[in-house]
Amino acid sequence: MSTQTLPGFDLAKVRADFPTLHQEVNGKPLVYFDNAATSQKPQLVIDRLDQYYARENSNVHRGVHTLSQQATDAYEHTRSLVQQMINAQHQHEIIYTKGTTEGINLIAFSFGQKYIKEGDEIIISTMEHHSNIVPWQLLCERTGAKLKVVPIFESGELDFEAYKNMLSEKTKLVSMVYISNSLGTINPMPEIIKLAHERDIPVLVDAAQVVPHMAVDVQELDADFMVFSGHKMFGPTGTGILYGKEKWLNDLPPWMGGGDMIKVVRFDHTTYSDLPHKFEAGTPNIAGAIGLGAGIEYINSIGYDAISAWEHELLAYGTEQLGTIPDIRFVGTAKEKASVISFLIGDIHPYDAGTILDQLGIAIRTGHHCTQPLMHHLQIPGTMRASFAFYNTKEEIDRLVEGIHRVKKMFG
Ligand code: C6P
Repeated sequence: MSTQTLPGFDLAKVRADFPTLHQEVNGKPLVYFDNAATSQKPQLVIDRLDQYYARENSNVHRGVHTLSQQATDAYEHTRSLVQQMINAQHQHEIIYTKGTTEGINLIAFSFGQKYIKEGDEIIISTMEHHSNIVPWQLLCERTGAKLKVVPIFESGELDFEAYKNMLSEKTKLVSMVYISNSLGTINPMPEIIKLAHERDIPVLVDAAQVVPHMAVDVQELDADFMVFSGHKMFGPTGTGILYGKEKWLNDLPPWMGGGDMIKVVRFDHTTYSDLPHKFEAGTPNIAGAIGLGAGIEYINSIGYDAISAWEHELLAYGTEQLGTIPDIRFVGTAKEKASVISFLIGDIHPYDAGTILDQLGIAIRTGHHCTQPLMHHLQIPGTMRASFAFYNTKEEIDRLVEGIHRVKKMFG
């Protein structure tokens, strides 16, 4: 077990909370470095799901009976935890989704329907995930609007001057990733938003890779919309959050129709619920939302300061140790980086390396990481990507380095 190097952070205790970490894969103790894809779940979250299904299972916002009221209270409690976590002004600014992807699609549909027409422009960047590209392409196809893509430098940093010059009276929305899942780049989001707001342009922040790792204050950031996924922040799969400023969410039309999002339904006219329910049609992922609440409480029990500090250590150690491997090429060397290391080793195909590492019990992600346009821009087929969470250790990084030496012997 790793000796912890930070005061107030007990790594051994933290690791004990995650049952998945304590198993062998292919006969070797698991090293889980695929946290950007999804995080592992603490026992507390697993137990909370179990408790809900074993004793509390009921639909929300519908019944006067006790179980339904308990389920509703627990479901809404998570909303208040999310509100506190991101410092939203109102609880009804928190909309449940099934993930980052759904949040972006919701805004592309609703905002698009109300505000986007032929000739308008939407700005994204070269390092976007497919979920922050394709919904806008679909919108552009529907409306005749244009997608503008901010270029990046060799280091994986955003060309801020180019962004500045791209903003115009045609720009109706900026939708940008805060932390790149493929490069680890932390974009200067406060400045991105400030510049857009000088022209009254709203900004959607893709915070999928932010919320598991560092504190975000939506009011300080002045984000108009922010989206993220619960499963990357120690909660269940199929959960996510769309934050939107009250004025926007009140203004935009609903995107899905059905139960729970209505006030009065008549065949000739229907009125919609107030926020947040206007955007939550149908029976939601109740267990997921309640489990997500347990995940947030877990994050709170450790604290973002400790999480960010330890992950920073892992990033520095990982970069240094991997840097000792001959022929390594880091993909993404921004000054401001999160705990994601993408790399290539000589001519070895990432898929081959990933397969050998898996045999050694080491889980990394290989490929394009759902950022094909970025890979195309970099003229590479993909990368090997090690993404760390606060429960990872320096010893695990040593095992990755040893593993890569094995891969080099086999393919080099
Ligand atoms: N990135 C990765 O391995 P969903 O699938 O909706 O939970 O999240 C989509 C998404 C959106 N934006 C960013 C920046 C992301 O990193 C992701 C998910 C995972 O990098 C799976 S492709």
